[in-house]
Amino acid sequence: MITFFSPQHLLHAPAYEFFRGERVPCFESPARADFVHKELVARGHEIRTPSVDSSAVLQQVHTPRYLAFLASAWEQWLAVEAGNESRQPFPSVWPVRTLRSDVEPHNFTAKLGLYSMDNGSPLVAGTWAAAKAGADAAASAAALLTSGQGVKAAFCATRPPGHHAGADFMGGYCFLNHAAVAAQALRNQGCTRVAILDVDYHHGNGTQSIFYDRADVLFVSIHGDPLTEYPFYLGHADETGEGVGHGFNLNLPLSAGSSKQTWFEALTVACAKISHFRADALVVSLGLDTFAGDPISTFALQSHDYDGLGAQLKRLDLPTVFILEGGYAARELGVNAANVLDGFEQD
Ligand code: Q9C
Ligand code: ZN
Repeated sequence: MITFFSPQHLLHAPAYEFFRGERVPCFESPARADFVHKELVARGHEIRTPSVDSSAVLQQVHTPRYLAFLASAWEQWLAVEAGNESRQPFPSVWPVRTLRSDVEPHNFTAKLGLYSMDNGSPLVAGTWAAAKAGADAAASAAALLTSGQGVKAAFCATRPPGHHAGADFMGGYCFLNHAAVAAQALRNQGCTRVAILDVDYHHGNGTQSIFYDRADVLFVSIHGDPLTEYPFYLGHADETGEGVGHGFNLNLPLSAGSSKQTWFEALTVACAKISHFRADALVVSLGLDTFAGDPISTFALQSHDYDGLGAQLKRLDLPTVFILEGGYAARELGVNAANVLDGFEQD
């Protein structure tokens, strides 16, 4: 499968994150994309560098003030205090209920809180460049599928991931929502109805919220129940869309520890919803943290199960953009991702 991959991902390599109150090495590491790249090359997949500038589409899925902040955040951080080039900024205050989020404060940490949902998304000098390369990959994949060259599927081997990023906030290791960019780019290029299937272990709160009031983009997600799993505050089954978007959002939360059989039953429900929607293109938020060996998740899929996921998605018979999201068993990530793509191409 044609894969868009940018070495720019290496520019996003934070030293640590917070986990259970401690500083720990980042689960979301550069090695993840390297393992994926290596496995795809070994299996003969074609690697391309993203060539489409996603700037215009980014303006459609994110707010101008969030994009302006993110693009200049590192420069702003450096201006706060001498020595900040060797420090990672983290938010420590957030505008929760009753506080105002319409006025952008001047204080850097206050701005970072305004534009964050958690303190789990470490930002470094190259974060913008890496995330932007991911968005360019998504736009490149959408352009390829709508170019009339007969290409039916493409994969974006991108990091950092994107599905937790909302219109105006980062979170969960995500900064720019690449799946939303792919879906919006497909709409711009003539697709009437685009379905997004999010199979990451964590609910794609950012993607859901971006399209929640729209009927032209269906969002379907299979994920750990937010009662116990990140992102906690979105992803329940009663979230079905609002306004004209009512009926165009489907959440399939599964209890932590659910079996692979339960997971594949949910996949069948998800695919039926997408078929009924009569989409003319599909975006898959391909998180692989459903893997039994994932260090921060609790589902039970084995490497060989990912062939079956690919094969079932192929049966939807839609032009498909796959976007890499989570998956933190880095060593197995390449095989698991490639199994999805090969299962899709071989079915
Ligand atoms: N820093 C994705 O899979 N919590 N994001 C981890 C706290 C957040 C996962 C521990 C997990 C986010 C794209
Ligand atoms: Zn995840």
